[in-house]
Order: sequence, then C-alpha cells, then structure tokens
Amino acid sequence: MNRLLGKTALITGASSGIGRATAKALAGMGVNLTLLARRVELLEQLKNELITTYSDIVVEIIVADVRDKKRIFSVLDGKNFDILINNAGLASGLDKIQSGDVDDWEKMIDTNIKGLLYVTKAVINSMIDKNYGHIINIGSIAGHQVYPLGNVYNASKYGVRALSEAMNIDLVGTNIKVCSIDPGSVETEFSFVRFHGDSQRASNVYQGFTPLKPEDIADIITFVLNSPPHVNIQNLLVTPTAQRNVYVIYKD
Ligand code: NDP
Ligand code: 8X3
Repeated sequence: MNRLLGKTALITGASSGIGRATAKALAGMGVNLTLLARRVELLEQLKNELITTYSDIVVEIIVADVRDKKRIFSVLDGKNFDILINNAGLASGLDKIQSGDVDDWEKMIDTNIKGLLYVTKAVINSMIDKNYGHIINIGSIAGHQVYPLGNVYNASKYGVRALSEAMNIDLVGTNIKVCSIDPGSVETEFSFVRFHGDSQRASNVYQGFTPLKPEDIADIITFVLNSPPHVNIQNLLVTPTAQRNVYVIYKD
C-alpha cells in the first residue's frame, strides 16, 4: 500500500548521496518534493530528471545553507510539509582534539546540529497545526559509538540522536512521528568532504568490502515513512553486512 501518494516532503542535503537517492525514491511514490542544498546546478539537474520521469509530481528547489538561520526561516516561512528529511550534514576532518581545526568543528556543529534545529523549528509548527507529520533525522553509527579521531563528528551525531529522542517526547499526544536513521558506511561524497577533497583518501575508505549505497538508505526511509499511522519507528541502526559496529569491518 502506498500511503505517501500526494504528500509533500522537504529534503535537506538533496544535491547528492542519501538525500538525492531519497528524492528519487519518494518521487517514485508520488511525493511532491522541495529539495534544499547549496549547489544550485545539482539541484536543478535533479529537479529536471525528476519532473521528466514523474510528470505527476511538483518539485521545487531551495538554494540555501542550513547554517544560515535568517535565510532558513525566511525561505521556509509559510511553507507546509507532511514530511521532513533532515539529512544535510557532514564530517570535516579527522583529527585529535589537540590538533583539530576549529573551523572544521564549527562546520560540523553548525550544520549537523544547529542547521537541523533551524529547519525543524521552521516547519514543525505547521505540522502541529494540522496534527500530521513525519520527521526523519539522519544520524549515524557515529552517534552510537565514539571512534578515534571522530570526536566532534561523533558529538554532533550523538546530538542528533538525542534530539530525535527529545522530539519524540515533545510531540507526544500528536500524530507527528520522529525517526532517527543511523547508517554505518555509505559510499557517497561523505569521505571526499571529510578529507577536504582528497579523492584517493576518500575512496580508500570503501576498499575491501561492500559499503551501503545511498539507495539502500532511501529504501529504508521510504519504508519508515510508509508505515501505518499508529506505528512509530523511532530508531534504526543500519550497517553494511561487512560492518558490525563502528570499528569492526571485515575487509578482504
Ligand atoms: P554527501 O556529502 O553525499 O551529501 C551531503 C548533503 O548535505 C549534500 O547534498 C550537501 O549539499 C548537503 N549539505 C552539506 N552541508 C550543507 C549545508 N550547510 N547546507 C545545506 N546543505 C548542506 O553525504 P551523505 O549523503 O553521505 O550524507 C548525508 C547525511 O548522512 C549526513 O548527515 C551524514 O552525516 C550522514 N551519514 C553519512 C554516512 C556515510 O557513510 N556516508 C553514514 C552515516 C551518516 P551541498 O553541498 O550542495 O550543500
Ligand atoms: C558516517 C559513518 O563511521 O564514518 O557517519 O562516522 S562514520
């Protein structure tokens, strides 16, 4: 049964990776989409692809940085969504605290935590008004276990998991559901961004095992969103079969 036909969804970080794959999956379910990210060309390319393939949906793009509080509240003012996918996020650097770059820390905290909060705050009250909505926060296995050099990224994703739990408590008594989907290793631009554009170092991360594909997470997001109204899936930890926790990855 398709419970998503005709719904409206805002996806942050829709220009690549998990967000892009989720846009495609939800378009296939007949969901009208608002795609938000900073890279306009990638958003336009995706929009064109989606409206060519699925003539029955409406696709809008919003070019914005989730860290820009003023712009986020202004571009989302008056908008009304059934679904919010808080996916925009990044790791920047992999260092000890004593050698870490403060600019990297700010990027991660401002995007992964504060950006998620701004976007949520901007749309949650219209969900409450109509007593309907589903919020998916993309956390990480890094929000379940700290790993060497992960420090601030770990903290940001522990924060996302805490906020998902908190939102569920705050929304008790409403029909709005909240789920934190926490992936292990997914092959996207994530490591390229973490290593500041070092493509060799990024591709090494995924050597010797089969990582998750962004489409795997998009399928899971679609399943969670399509659950019956009385079912609230609150947290899913999803790893490649070769990965059993943040440290234990079987590599050939
Ligand atoms: P990608 O780098 O492929 O995608 C990240 C997306 O976030 C891009 O669309 C990027 O768009 C957007 N984004 C980043 N910063 C901002 C910002 N300041 N404002 C608006 N959009 C922004 O990586 P993934 O698809 O892997 O990452 C998606 C989420 O999944 C992240 O939250 C990440 O932490 C999480 N995750 C990833 C895992 C992995 O192994 N890949 C594992 C666990 C969690 P643009 O640059 O155009 O703004
Ligand atoms: C991304 C997965 O293990 O690189 O959140 O932190 S990990």
